[in-house]
Amino acid sequence: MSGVHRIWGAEISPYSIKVRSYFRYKDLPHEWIVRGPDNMAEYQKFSKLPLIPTVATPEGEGMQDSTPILEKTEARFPEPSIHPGDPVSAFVSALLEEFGDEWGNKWMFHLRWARPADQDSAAERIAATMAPGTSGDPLAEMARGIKDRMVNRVWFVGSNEQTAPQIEQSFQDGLDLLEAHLASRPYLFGGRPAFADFGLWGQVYNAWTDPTGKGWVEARPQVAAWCQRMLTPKSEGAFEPWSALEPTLLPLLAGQVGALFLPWSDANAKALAEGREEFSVELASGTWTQKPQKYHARSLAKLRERYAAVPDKSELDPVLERAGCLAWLQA
Ligand SMILES: N[C@@H](CCC(=O)N[C@@H](CS)C(=O)NCC(=O)O)C(=O)O
Repeated sequence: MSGVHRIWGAEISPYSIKVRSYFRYKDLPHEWIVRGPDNMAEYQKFSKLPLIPTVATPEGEGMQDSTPILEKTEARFPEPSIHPGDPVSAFVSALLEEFGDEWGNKWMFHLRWARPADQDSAAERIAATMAPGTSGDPLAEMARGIKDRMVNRVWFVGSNEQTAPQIEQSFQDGLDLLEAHLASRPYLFGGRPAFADFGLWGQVYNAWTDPTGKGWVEARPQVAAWCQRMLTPKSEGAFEPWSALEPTLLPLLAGQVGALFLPWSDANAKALAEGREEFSVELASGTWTQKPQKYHARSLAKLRERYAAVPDKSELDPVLERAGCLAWLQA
């Protein structure tokens, strides 16, 4: 199909719906293909890794990894831009996009596989996409297999007995902070969606599709409305200046990014560099121990490169300093 991007993904994959929402906002013709046995061969032609989302451009190029997918597509189709014009907001938006992908994924993934009701709900939905048309006992058996496998994989995002209460508290606090911020604007940076909205929303929306996460999100009506709005985001106005955003966005940056995500990410990267099997770090929420996660070291390096590339940091640095983020980005 000429001029049409193809996106292989799944509703239950936060990174997939993030990319689909972006294509919807940009009004780029695209076909959403739920990855499954019928389209696996075509999907594999464009996928270096067995992950979703995968995007095939109309020219036949395969793209994976949601952040570079958005960045590459944005470079080709710059309007309407997802990057606020002022340099402070633009960097904070990129930082929150990364925070959503990396830390927000801990919220979502932990909560999805922590309690039987959520485990069953997610496993059934995954089984249904893997074997469309299957029902009854065969579907239930598949779902049981998926549940067992996934429950035993929560350690992968750092969820364990010690960290579980910290992850849940961080999610509850993050939702409260988002609720306050979204009380007076439709999107994180004002009247239109920014890079940050897509990253953070993919995770929060997916949590909302699970029974426990649904209750948590719906206890915050502004966040619930944003979850719906971001399914098909539309411009409702301009980006706001940083001065208008700061009163309610700085607390999110300080309480979640500066106090938890960046120190964790730095410790994770150091542990990988030292070839450690496990690391412990003191976060504002307590001691955090886990096996290092490879992908995150690369994304922290990218974040630091992005920070280093900001030409004039005179307005940005004091904001990052107030949020407790600066030292981690300069490292
Ligand atoms: N960093 C990647 C992460 C992609 C990812 O982890 N995708 C998950 C689903 S959310 C996946 O494909 N897992 C294996 C599978 O579903 O087969 C991105 O941003 O796209």
